[in-house]
Amino acid sequence: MKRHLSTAVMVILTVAVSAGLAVAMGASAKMPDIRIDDVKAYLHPMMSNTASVFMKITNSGKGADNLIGASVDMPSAVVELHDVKDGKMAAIEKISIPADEIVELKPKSLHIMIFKMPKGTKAGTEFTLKLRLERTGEKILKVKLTEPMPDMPMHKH
Ligand SMILES: [Cu+2]
Repeated sequence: MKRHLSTAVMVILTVAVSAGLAVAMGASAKMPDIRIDDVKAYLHPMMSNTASVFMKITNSGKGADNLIGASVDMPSAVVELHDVKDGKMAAIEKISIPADEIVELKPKSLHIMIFKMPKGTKAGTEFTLKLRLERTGEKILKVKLTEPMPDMPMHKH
């Protein structure tokens, strides 16, 4: 009787552990795994209190994600996601980050734009950039503004 009971307990435990593993594996198999590198923020060469932010977004997970917004800890600042179409910047709703891919935010391509930064903002100014990802949630980055890129393309907004 005692032996039977412990066998039954073992069976229940095994089933529970397997079920737990299956759930965990199933979930992680489809989740994004986002890492942010090489964040650079350049002051705009023409527009005052404006900056362009570039970075490398690596998704080493098996699930896709979307960058759906960004904000900064500067009063009055407006942050937009941008793409470049036919040589002109345009605000976009989201930047898709497919599974197992690296998405680069770079000049003449996808980037984040910050407008209306407080007066007196200059090279060396530090701020916090908060990225909002649909599935991953928030990514908080410390960013330091640098002088405009020498070869920054001049776009009309
Ligand atoms: Cu832009």
